[in-house]
Amino acid sequence: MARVGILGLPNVGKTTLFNALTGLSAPTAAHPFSTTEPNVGVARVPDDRLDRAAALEKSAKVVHATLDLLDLPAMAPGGAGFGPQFFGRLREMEAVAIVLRAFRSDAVPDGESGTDPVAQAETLLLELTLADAEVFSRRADKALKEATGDASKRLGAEGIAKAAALLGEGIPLRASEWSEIQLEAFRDLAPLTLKPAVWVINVGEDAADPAALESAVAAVVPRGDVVVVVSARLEEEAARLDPTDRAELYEGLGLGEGALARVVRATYDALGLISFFTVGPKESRAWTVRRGATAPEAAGKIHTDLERGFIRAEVTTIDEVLAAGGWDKAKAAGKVRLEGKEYRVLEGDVLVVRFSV
Ligand SMILES: Nc1nc2c(ncn2[C@@H]2O[C@H](COP(=O)(O)OP(=O)(O)O)[C@@H](O)[C@H]2O)c(=O)[nH]1
Ligand SMILES: [Mg+2]
Repeated sequence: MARVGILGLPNVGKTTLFNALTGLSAPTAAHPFSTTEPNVGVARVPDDRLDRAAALEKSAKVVHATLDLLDLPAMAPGGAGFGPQFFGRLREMEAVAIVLRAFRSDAVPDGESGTDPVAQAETLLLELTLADAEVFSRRADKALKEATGDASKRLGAEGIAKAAALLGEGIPLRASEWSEIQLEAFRDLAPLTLKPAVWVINVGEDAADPAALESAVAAVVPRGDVVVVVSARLEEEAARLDPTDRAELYEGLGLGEGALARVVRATYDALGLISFFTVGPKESRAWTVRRGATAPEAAGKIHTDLERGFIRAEVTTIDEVLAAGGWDKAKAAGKVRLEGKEYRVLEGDVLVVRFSV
């Protein structure tokens, strides 16, 4: 599944956020820099529609969608953190969650960028951009030399050269428009600045004006990037509570479903992923597909036989299932329709696949 790398300067709360998202207990510490292996875990994509549908169906099992998370060792500008090994690992990720520290604490030393999330965002964006610049400029000459004669190769190589020039000026790739041919040429360079990014401002417990922080960071990152304000420490504590106590805590603080749900959702959206559902007494489950996937492709997530032998899908939406009081009732009320091979699955669809192999 999709892998998301958590990165940021030392002591900004990356591991705290990781623990909150995964429910694990990786050690957090006020250390300057760590060379340990990344912490690896799984974050559930929260979806209360699934929980409610499962309750109606009396499902024996509920399976949420997940994201794989890697809590990468800290980055220290110009120092040990920004090595080729670090960037190599980051290139394997499908998305990045970048943690920015806004909390103040005498107990936790801060670095050069202190507790100013805007300064950290600028520093980190520049480091990622320069890392791409190095890779692209190294490739540009070679690509141009090799591309003689082949028109599409030529276009790709020119794209790499143009990208190298922009990156060298400190402009991240996702700030520009690129053609399919160019993106294809970029693919095996795995550019960091094309990865969807979610910026997570860690405010601690003392957020003065979260909305102001959010817009200040949004102003210095590429347009379209999502910025979320979170109190990682609070969320880590909340994650240890049972669901009822947690809901009460969030309600008391006016946090709604909690900031973690928003971080995971934002990442999931930024990756271009959607959920569809299967519901029933045995199991209710959220499945992940790319936006625009056809019904057979979605069926293939459930089982390869369902894709191979796909005939039709019975389709409704999770909201219809919830409104009717379950799948059977939705069907009896005429809310379920039949769709064929061309159908593109939508976020929130509920499917029953008819197949024959
Ligand atoms: N006061 C306060 N301390 C925090 C908060 N988030 C993290 N910390 C502390 O900061 C230190 C570093 O956190 P950690 O998650 O290990 O940071 P990392 O180096 O980015 O992984 C730990 O002692 C945390 O308990 C917060 O929101 N408020
Ligand atoms: Mg850490």
